[in-house]
Amino acid sequence: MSFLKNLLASIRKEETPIVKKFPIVCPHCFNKFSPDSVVFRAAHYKEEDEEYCLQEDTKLNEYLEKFGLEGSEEMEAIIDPKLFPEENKTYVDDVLISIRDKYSIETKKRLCPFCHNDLPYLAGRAPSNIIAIIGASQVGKSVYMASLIHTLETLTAHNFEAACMPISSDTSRRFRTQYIDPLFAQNSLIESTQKERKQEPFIYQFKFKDTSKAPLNLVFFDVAGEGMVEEAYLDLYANHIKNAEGILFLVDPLQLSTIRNKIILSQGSGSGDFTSKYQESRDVVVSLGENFIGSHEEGRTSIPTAIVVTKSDMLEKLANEDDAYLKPNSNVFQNYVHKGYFNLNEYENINGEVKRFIEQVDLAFLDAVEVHFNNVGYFAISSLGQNPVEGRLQGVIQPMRVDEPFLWLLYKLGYIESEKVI
Ligand SMILES: Nc1nc2c(ncn2[C@@H]2O[C@H](COP(=O)(O)OP(=O)(O)OP(=O)(O)O)[C@@H](O)[C@H]2O)c(=O)[nH]1
Ligand SMILES: [Mg+2]
Ligand SMILES: [Zn+2]
Repeated sequence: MSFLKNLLASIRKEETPIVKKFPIVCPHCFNKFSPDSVVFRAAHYKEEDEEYCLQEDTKLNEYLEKFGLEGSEEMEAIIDPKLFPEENKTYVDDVLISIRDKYSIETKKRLCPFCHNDLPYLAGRAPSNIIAIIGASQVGKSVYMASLIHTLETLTAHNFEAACMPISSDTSRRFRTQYIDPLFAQNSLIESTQKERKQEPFIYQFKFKDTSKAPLNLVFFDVAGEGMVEEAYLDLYANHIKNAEGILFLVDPLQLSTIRNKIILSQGSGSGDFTSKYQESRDVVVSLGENFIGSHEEGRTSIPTAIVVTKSDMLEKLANEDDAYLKPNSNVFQNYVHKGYFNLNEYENINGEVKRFIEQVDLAFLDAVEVHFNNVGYFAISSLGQNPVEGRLQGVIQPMRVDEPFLWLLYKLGYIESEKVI
């Protein structure tokens, strides 16, 4: 019987062809297009040839101008594959990856046809998943992104029989200098993300050892919290949220007026930094509602959204003092490592506890979330496992449950399995 079952399963596996070609979402302008529509940048120029001389790239300059960035210098010509015969083209996994131009010189530099920015080399060969990290100012977005990517690379990927790697040496360098070095090497923090500066995406590849599973391109975006309630900022710098596959919505317990003073009192004097900036998380939901979600059906979005309470290390003392919010033995304070599959029992516990917690401390926010998001999970994490004092870390970073909200998104998007013990 089981022999027959296995045979049938293997036949079925052979019948369904493995998809190798995926629509591309440009990580710069967020247009979505087929991998057949890319254009290329010539690998050389010919001064005497009008077509192949160095020239102004109007599309790229328009894109740069939009962000107040300086236009680029004259560049090599754009090559449109539609004007070339098939024998000039090279495909890998059904995806066009290079072309020989009229001088028979090959270029592999694929560009977005809309904005003429470079595309990641795996674009079109793996599903592209934009993960938006949003939340009010100083809730811990930048620190969380650093802690999360670091955990994915060093721990989570291994636990799911995969590897997580930056897509290019440029991404790797930027991530190290902007995020990892300050936090992990210099024990200091990350500066508040600037509203006026365009944030470049951090693209990582999550590749399973099992070759029948398609790899994922993860595009992480960190934005300035200050801009989250400004229409002009959202329009220009946070357009990726519209195209996000998953949202990590961060909420800071220190910014909840109902418990802020209690936490400060419970910590005693000289116990570290407290964000002075104060922005209601609910205002962020309202502004997202106005700018993005409003256009979705019934004014709600089905994009899986993890509501993540940050800085859970700060809640520990509060729990000891007053059982009303969180019990000292709460799951929030126990690390849990999902391995091989997403453990739904663990998830249901944390989801229930955190939701009840938010219900008690910020009911208006919870209501705003529930009327805008259809697909929500509640989590609590600590990126650092400690409270910095005067902008400095007091010891080694000990992240708590940082990858759980992200794994929940992967589970919701169908990339990892789940299990439940009844
Ligand atoms: N106790 C504690 N504090 C944290 C943790 N993560 C971040 N913080 C504190 O929160 C501050 C703000 O963190 P950021 O990650 O820079 O906040 P942000 O949301 O990126 O802020 P903007 O860029 O201004 O929007 C840090 O300087 C830390 O003091 C944590 O896990 N525990
Ligand atoms: Mg930031
Ligand atoms: Zn583009």
